[in-house]
Amino acid sequence: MEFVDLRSDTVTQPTPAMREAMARAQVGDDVYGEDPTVNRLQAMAAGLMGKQAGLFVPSGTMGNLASILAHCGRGDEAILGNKAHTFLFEAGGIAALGGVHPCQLPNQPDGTLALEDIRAAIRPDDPHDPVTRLIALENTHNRCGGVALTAEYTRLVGELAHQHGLVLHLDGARIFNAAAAQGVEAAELAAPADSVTFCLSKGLSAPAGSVICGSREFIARALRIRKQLGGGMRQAGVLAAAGIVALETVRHRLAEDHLRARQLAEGLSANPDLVLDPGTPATNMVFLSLAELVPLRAAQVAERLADCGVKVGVVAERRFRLVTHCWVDEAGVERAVRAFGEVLREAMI
Ligand code: TLP
Repeated sequence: MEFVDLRSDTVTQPTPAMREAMARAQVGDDVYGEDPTVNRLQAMAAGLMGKQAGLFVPSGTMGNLASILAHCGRGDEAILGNKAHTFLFEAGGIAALGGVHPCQLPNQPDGTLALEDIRAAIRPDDPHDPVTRLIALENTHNRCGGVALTAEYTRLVGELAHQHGLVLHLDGARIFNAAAAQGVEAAELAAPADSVTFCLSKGLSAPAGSVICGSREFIARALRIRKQLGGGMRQAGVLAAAGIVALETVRHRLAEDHLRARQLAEGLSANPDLVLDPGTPATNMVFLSLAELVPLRAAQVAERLADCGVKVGVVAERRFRLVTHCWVDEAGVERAVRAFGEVLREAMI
């Protein structure tokens, strides 16, 4: 059975153009800095982010980890949201591997951290305290519904960070979705940040990889940390080639995924057994819950949907996340809406 897979945009497979580019990629040993395709991708990524240099890493998780470890020493404190991917879903890597102390602030529903919360969290110079070193933001913000942070908000946080001698790291796993949703360049969203990580393997459809961007001096430190983490990948040009296709072409079609998410939300909102989050979708994610009277848990509904050929993400006892991407077309959206209808109608009998 061919599935409509809405669990994540990470399930996207390389496009035919990517597979061709991968097969033809010129490669070299990237640990010697000699892979021309990796070097091209890194330069292209740095240009798009408006930074001096880029570094190809295997995943978004390693991108955030290597960035934060390049900025912070052991015992330093990083301020981040309590719904940040780095805080929730990266296996505590910054603490486990870097000894970095996370200070979580409540994420507001729009994905921001309140400026007054950040200000209050910055530690004074007191030997009792860890040294505050970094603030991390996420754009788009995954667990806040895929909302996009504005350049203006990011600028305010950047200003606050720099006034206090801190650095700003941006988890821009889906920064091109944020840019498409707001009709701005990704570089504008990344400008206030000292470092930014973005993913090639989500909506951009490449099979693997992320790029860290920042100053040349920061990237040199991140390079050593990538090596420590075992992320030196040798003939990685085969992967970078797909990343180049992602940046040259797939990047320009993300607004279509946002449209598809709106169609999906519209279809599902007509179903009285489902409650959509207010404002969903902001980009390519639809968050919704089961209505009170539905006598099933989300996991049970997901199982039945899978029997109808539709895979969905379960994010809580009665809650789902549906993510659109280039492998979900209009027919796929209709199929998903129909499947929810059938499964829930049957459950309510
Ligand atoms: N997110 C995945 C899951 O881990 C939840 C998903 O399906 O959305 N930052 C953000 C904002 C992310 O959403 C993710 C992946 C990452 C970083 C990590 O990227 P990878 O999976 O490449 O390590």
